[in-house]
Amino acid sequence: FLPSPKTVAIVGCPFSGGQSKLGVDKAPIHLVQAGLINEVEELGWRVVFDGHHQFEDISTPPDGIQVNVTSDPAVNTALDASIARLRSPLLVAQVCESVASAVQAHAEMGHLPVTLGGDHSLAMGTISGTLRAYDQACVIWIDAHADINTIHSTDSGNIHGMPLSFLLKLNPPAPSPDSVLAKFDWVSHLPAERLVYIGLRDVDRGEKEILKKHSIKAFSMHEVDRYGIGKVVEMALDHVNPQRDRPIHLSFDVDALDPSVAPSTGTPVRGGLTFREGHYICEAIHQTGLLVAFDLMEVNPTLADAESVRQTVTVGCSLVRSALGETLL
Ligand code: EXY
Ligand code: MN
Ligand code: MN
Ligand code: MN
Repeated sequence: FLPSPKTVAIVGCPFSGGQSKLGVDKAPIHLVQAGLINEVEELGWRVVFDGHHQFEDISTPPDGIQVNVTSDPAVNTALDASIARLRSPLLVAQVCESVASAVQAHAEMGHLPVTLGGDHSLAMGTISGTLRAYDQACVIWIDAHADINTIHSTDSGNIHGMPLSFLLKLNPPAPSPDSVLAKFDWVSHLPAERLVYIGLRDVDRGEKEILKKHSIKAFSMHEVDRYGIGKVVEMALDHVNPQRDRPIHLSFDVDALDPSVAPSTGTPVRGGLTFREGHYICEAIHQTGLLVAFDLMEVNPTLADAESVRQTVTVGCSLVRSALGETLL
């Protein structure tokens, strides 16, 4: 089931609709302009890159649609109120569905999709694409945040804080086929025991309850401090991949890194992974030989000064290289 021949597919996703700050959609262009494709080729991969995905055709009409929460008198008003608080749900659902198809198609050709976000709502699409091609895949989610708010628990309504609630099917079923929620029915189901987090340090109260309720394994920065990153990665793999036989999807939110390492991101949180800890995770997952898909999310090249942007884009490229086999010696 492993990608062969050794081909990486770069899936550029200039999308920012899962949150409110402009600029995160500029990341894929910056990462490619920084030389990422050439760097990956120099590691011995064949790289296919069919241009950055164009979401303009999707983005204009649905973004402007006002969800009419009172159109169906039979539907539950609490559910309606929750849905009404979501930011651009129709746009996010459509974009992610197209990303799922792109990732799936590459995976089924034996390519290793490297998706460049864009905001982290895109992982609904990338992970669904991976699961369609590899139904036994597990997910290692590297982030300061848990990104598991449900439509009821979210305070912000930003869907980049929610992708895992859709993947784990924690949201209520759509009350009718024309409900906004039905637009997420295509999302693949990831069983909770096949998800593990590393790097958490900004988890909402409702998210903490969700993690407990579903016994979701998480290694926060506390565990990174306590055990060291080497042991944490081993324990994370033991949890989601005890036999070391499951394909691995690695979803890396650059805000998992400390803001001193990756300053140009929309929701920085101090106390994060060091440069080496971030790269170690990627190196160790590469060494399993089980990596089938990689996401690099939440680089925002319009936030902070030019030097911070350069630093963040550079670290993004080097995380990708580490995941694809770059070694120190
Ligand atoms: N938990 C907060 C929310 O739901 O809005 C913050 C989420 C930030 C998500 C970033 C991308 O990882
Ligand atoms: Mn493609
Ligand atoms: Mn995230
Ligand atoms: Mn995050």
